[in-house]
Amino acid sequence: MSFDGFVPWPADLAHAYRAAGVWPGRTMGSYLWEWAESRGERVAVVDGATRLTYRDLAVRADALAVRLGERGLSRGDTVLVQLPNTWEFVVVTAALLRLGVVPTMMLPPHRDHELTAIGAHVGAKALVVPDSWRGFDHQELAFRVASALPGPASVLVVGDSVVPEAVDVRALLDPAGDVAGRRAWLDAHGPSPSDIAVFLLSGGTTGVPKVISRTHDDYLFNITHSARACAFDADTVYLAVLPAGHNFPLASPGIFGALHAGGRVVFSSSPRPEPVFAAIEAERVTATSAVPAVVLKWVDAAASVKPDLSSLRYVHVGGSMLAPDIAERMARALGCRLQQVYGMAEGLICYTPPDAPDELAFGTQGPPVSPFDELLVVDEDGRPVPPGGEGELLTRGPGTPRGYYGVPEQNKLSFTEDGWFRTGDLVRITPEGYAVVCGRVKDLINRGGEKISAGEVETLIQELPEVAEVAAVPSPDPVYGERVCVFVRFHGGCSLSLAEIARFLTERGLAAFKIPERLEVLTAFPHTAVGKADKKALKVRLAEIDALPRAA
Ligand code: OOB
Repeated sequence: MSFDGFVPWPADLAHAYRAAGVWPGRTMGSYLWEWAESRGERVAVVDGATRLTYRDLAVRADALAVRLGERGLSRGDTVLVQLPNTWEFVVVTAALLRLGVVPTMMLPPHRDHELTAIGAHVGAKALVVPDSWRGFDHQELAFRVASALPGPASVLVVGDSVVPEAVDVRALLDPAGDVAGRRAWLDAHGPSPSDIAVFLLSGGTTGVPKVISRTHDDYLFNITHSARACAFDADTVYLAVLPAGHNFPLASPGIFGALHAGGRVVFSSSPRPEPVFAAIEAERVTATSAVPAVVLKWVDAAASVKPDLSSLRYVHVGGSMLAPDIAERMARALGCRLQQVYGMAEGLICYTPPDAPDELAFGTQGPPVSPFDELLVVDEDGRPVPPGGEGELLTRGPGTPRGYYGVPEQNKLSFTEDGWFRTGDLVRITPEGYAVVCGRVKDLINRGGEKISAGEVETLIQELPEVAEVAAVPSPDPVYGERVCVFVRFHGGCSLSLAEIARFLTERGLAAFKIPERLEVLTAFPHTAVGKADKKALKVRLAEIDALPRAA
């Protein structure tokens, strides 16, 4: 494998995980044909009028894999995948897994800034994009990014209007041809279980891209243990609502959890209540997952629309803070069990059990999905807090990699010497061993589950000649939980409006969800002892401003 920046697990631990069976010692792609053979013509994926059986999925994934191989992609390469929630997302991902080409999971709102930085960091050999999505030309974006990357990269496009210079993905996944021959070739040339299966993005990617390499072994652990924690089985009909490239809908347990359990995946093109309710009714969806801000919209809409949600048994809610009373209101309004999830692309997944008593179901985020996951809560000096005390959560386990990809200096900060990952989250652990998220110490903004690195926004704004000093902080918001607020000190005689700052960031190619929605101008900044902007003081300042009586 050609990924030099990969941080492996200590060999003795890897051996122990395999011996205990928590790592299956198989690749993700190796299941495709097993499923196709045991599940015959059962439907695996539904996207509008398109229905793919497990066999369709295996045949098309292999066809695409072999043809991508013929076009020069091979085991140990990586490609940026920026696809919306469509059936092609599953076929493309499965094809790459079969071939041992690592999909780097980008999100549809990402633009030049994110795609170029991540693409350069992982050494992407291609980009897979839709022709256009929500009125935006992703094909054009992909060509721009490809030309900005250090090495050659091809552009693969899913859609009806693929330009001649791009590769038409739909043509490549056509099932015609030698099915058995392709299968045999891929079985012989595929990756090994300890290879990287996917690259995920960390919430809060700064100037230094934080990319998480997940091996087949550890991602299968993530999938199977989350699926078990959510009681997924062959009757599961899972609705994928959040962007499929995010770890939560992708594999926690999400799309791959449902497929692994023999269930069915239904795609929703949007998280809005109308298409979600329509899909639940039409496909008799049993489980779905979303961030609190999205579920709250369903709750509000359900009161007036009165959809038939009788098939829905579980909603998994996580990704950002959820107050117990709101959790309870969600469960009652949707008439199903609510399972809270505290998870991260870096590995750890906690789920409240499906049958947890109300107090734990609504008031906690549950225990880790496996007893092999270790939790340690420490104070500011890194010392363990007494049982039940609040502090920063450190974690280790078979699903939590030992370092970000290719950033050794960053890894010294994010991981302890004995392999604990510093989550940056403040938690306490209940006597039952359930996690309760209380806050965070990391410098990011959680806008309805979308993680925004304060540093990334600040670095770009600092480029503006008018700006002397800038600090991005979360501004409390009733819908999203938080939105990005920037405090700015301008150079003497200069000023900019929020709209001007937003325009600059958009032109620099920053994803729209990261653009500040609030500006507070200061003539003097509070500083910490080491001369950095004092964010604690700025958050207090924001609360004071919000407490002021508003002008009519
Ligand atoms: C999920 O993954 P990421 O990588 O986008 O974000 C992880 C971070 C956590 O470190 C924490 O700060 C926050 O998101 N978070 C929560 C939370 N779940 C995640 N904060 C408060 N309450 C929760 N329940 O967000 C993710 C990945 C897999 C499954 C679910 C969520």
